[in-house]
Amino acid sequence: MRLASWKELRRFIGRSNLVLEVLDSRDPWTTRSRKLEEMASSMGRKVMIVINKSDLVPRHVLDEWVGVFEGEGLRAVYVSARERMGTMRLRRLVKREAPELPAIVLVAGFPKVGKSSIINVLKGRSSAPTSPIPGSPGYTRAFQLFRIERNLYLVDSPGMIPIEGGPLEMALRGYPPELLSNALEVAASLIERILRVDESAFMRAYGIGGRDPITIMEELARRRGFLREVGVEEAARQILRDYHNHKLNFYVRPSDLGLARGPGTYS
Ligand SMILES: Nc1nc2c(ncn2[C@@H]2O[C@H](COP(=O)(O)OP(=O)(O)OP(=O)(O)O)[C@@H](O)[C@H]2O)c(=O)[nH]1
Ligand SMILES: [Mg+2]
Repeated sequence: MRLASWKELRRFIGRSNLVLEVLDSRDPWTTRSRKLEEMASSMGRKVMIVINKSDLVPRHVLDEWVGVFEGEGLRAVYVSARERMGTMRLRRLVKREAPELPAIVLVAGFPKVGKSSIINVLKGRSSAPTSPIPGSPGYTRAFQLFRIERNLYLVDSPGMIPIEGGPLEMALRGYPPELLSNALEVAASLIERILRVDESAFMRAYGIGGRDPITIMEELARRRGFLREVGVEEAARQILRDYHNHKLNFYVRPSDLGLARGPGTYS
């Protein structure tokens, strides 16, 4: 898998006049990178937050997240590249936020947040390759410029290296499940995080109840007929893959993280 180094990101931020930071709507807070934001603002580039995959999360929760980011002074919008929702507005806002035309906009974010999918929707046809699971083919291999319309260019980028944070953050930020040496531990933390915000997520995904991560993984391994010796480990990777392919669905609200709701979100 090809990831974008910070050195490359710096170079391409320098060549752009606006940065779109794409987040996963299920967990926008974990999929944001302060490092990217700081790098862009230190270079005098405005960052606009694009909360993608909004088809997976209720609208009022998305509005709360927009409020949180706008409370920080960041322009934020939510879209669904899959459902083609909010993308016309995104196009308008990008042109309005860009300091000059032609707008050259770097689309950045952790792996699998949907950077290429957004570009494809804005371009109107599939030009940039996409794929569901970190490490699988279809990931973005190089920085690539796409002409969206006269005066609007988007630069697709490989996923940023998920180095900030602990093992759970790395997994949520798109570290390939197959490469994790501690998949069991990471999946256990993911299960705990999901159960904290959504008690029935594993019931919906697999028909498995209970709250103990190891028991959930053992039950999944048993049902899938995974071999005894590697079963729990394999179940752990399955759970990480199912997070990435959205079979395992959940979402985090700002209030789950103790974040104050921003202005304009009380409707
Ligand atoms: N449900 C849903 N899935 C989406 C959405 N946008 C993208 N996806 C899916 O998410 C996966 C990753 O999308 P990509 O566009 O390849 O993501 P990326 O950020 O370009 O990934 P890298 O190039 O590997 O960093 C694909 O399976 C997409 O189909 C969306 O709005 N909703
Ligand atoms: Mg891509």
